[in-house]
Amino acid sequence: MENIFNIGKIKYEGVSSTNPFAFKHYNPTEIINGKPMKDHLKFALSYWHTLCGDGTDMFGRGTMDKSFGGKTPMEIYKNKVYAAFELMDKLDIEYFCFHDRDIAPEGETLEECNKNIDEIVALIKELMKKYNKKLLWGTANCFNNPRYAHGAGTSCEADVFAYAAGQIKKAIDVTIELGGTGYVFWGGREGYETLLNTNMGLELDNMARLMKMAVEYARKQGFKGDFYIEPKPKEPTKHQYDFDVATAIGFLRKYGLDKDFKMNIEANHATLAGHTFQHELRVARENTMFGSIDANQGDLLLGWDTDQFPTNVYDSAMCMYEVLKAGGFTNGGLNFDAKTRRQSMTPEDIFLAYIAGMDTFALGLKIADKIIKDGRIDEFVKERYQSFTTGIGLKIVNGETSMEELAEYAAKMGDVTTKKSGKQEYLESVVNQIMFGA
Ligand code: XUL
Ligand code: CO
Repeated sequence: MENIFNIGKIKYEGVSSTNPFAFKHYNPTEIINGKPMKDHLKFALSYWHTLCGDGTDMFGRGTMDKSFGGKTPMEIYKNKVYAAFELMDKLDIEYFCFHDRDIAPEGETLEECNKNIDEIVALIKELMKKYNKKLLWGTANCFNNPRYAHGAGTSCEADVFAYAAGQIKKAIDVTIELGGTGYVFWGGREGYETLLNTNMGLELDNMARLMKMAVEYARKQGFKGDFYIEPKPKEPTKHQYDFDVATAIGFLRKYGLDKDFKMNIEANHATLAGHTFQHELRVARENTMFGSIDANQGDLLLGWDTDQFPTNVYDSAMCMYEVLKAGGFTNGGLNFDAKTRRQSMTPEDIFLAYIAGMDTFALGLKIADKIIKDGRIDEFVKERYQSFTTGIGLKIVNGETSMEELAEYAAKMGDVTTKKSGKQEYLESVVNQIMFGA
């Protein structure tokens, strides 16, 4: 199956282009700070939104046909594979990410599910070779099936826990088989609706047990990539255990999982947790837990996960600033966990949405690189903490002082005030100047 989409390859035409089917900023081979753009950004296509999402919402049926001309379930899922690779090829996207249930129809039994997966994986493998595409990460959908109503790793039923383990084992096998460099845990239903029925201690211990077994199994199979937790505070459950990056790091450290796991940070999840996207990236970076990104954006007027394609350049610039400061992606990348709006129902909209998202991040990368090269922000921050580089400040940082010595030091000083300005407005104007020349 070829040319499902009647659109040619998307090319870079530069900022003056008004061709909707062209990149204005994403120029894959352009060198930014010694590295091609494509390696800085490592774009990935999300299989679930792109090949499966049909615009269904709580009030209405789907508005998009994602059967790609297929009639039987297997035919539909095979056509999804062809469509996925055609999209990646035409949009110049090197990576993809999937859940087990995105790629193959669910069977009656685990065995049947796995058989379907194997058949599709053979085709995916063939097309990965043909188009030179890579798997960024794989995951298991342990939240859709009604059996996961109480959670998967945090279910109150041991049989459900066991079933989830079986499903995750297969998802790990497939991730390894396809050369994936990451495996994601997003705890869709790993949380609670009411504490009145919840043994939180057991649920958290069990979630850690499942992750530990998953790591042990994958490492035994030779998996060298990263495991990721993808924090999200709520939705579908009222409270999810992986609330935000700080909470997830605390969990990983408590259970000794922090060496194998990093964070997969999603913009819309950050804002649902009451944080900025940049905040979550910073917390991960400061804890050497930065791993991968689910790029999208929410609507600040809505309290749920809208998974919109990212078009906010300020956010993408601040995101890429954190990515550059973290030393860039290693095993991770930038997965567009985003869907076209229910009203954007044509196949062209998929192209336009990816072009918008990719250009937004390419522009963000260029701005972030400029902010760092400009140096005013970094210099300001450095100067702000100057007092910790000499004298008593240096002693504090080096752990060479005590409460007694500090009290004695303080007693000698009389009143202590600070006249140092934080200069927030000035710094915001520096960013504006770099972005808009204003
Ligand atoms: C849901 C979400 C998931 C994960 C993978 O909010 O972000 O699609 O990215 O399970
Ligand atoms: Co996500």
